[in-house]
Amino acid sequence: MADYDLADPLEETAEAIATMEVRGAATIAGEAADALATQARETAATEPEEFRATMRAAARRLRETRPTAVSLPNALRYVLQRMEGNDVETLRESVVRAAAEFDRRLERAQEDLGQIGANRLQDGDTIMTHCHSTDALACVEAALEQGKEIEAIVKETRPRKQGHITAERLRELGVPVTLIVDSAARRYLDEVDHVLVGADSIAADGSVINKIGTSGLAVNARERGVPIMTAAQTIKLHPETLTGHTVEIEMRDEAEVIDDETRADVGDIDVENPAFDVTPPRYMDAIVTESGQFPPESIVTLMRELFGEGADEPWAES
Ligand code: RUB
Repeated sequence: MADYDLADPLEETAEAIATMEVRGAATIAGEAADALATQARETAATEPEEFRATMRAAARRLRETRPTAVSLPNALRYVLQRMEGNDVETLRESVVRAAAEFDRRLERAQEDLGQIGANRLQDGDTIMTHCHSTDALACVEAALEQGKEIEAIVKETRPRKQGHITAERLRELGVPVTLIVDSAARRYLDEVDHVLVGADSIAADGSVINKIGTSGLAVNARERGVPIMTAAQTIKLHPETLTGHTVEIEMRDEAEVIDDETRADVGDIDVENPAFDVTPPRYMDAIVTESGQFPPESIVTLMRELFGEGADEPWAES
């Protein structure tokens, strides 16, 4: 593989995504688009083909950081598909413009889906959350703006405890929060009116891929009769699942689950750390996007509208 001049800020963004300093599907997408714009500004490429090849290499570097959130390749695709021009300056401008446009659409989509998700919530409702999803929080924020009072039971979300971020954000919004460990969720579901989660990817059959523990929560919510919705902008729709591909579930380092000393005390065991799981559509009541609310089984119609029959890989080395 040829060596390309990748700018330091692009490497830094890739590293921040891989180590989860930058995390959450929507945030990752926005940062990736911005990193492409920075790469376009800072590249030393002087020939159009060299510029294009460097941008494709930059996209590949970002693509390899985390495999599950499809918002990442969808962001890269959005920007690279709009890279056009016969000279470096025009190419550069097209990338910078596309990244800015992507950011604006991301923000608007979140606001729009927030309004739709908020309509599902009633004044006085208690919600239960899992992980930290900015799309899910947009629904709560919009409900509060509509004058509704909302309380929250927030799952800690082992092993990285993203529930702490959710708890802090909700507190900042003035929502009374009760933090619980993950295994207490079923006990508290009787006090809950809605379960509200985000998504890293949504497959063509309506399966929701989100932080590990979402599927167990969904099964329990169904058993307790508590509605569960996924708040997910359309950049979470996974176009490759239209052609039968499955979504890769990221396996992360065991050190996130158990420290070296404890592991040595326990003895010779295997430790696994899947970051995400798959909730089948029958356990999800609704997928809320900026284009409206969908029963999971019908999300495929929206996917076909947006992606046709599949998606290309404009970052491929040619
Ligand atoms: C984050 C996670 C979030 C989704 C949606 O996982 O699973 O629920 O990404 O987030 P991680 P958003 O912390 O491993 O990245 O709604 O902000 O896109």
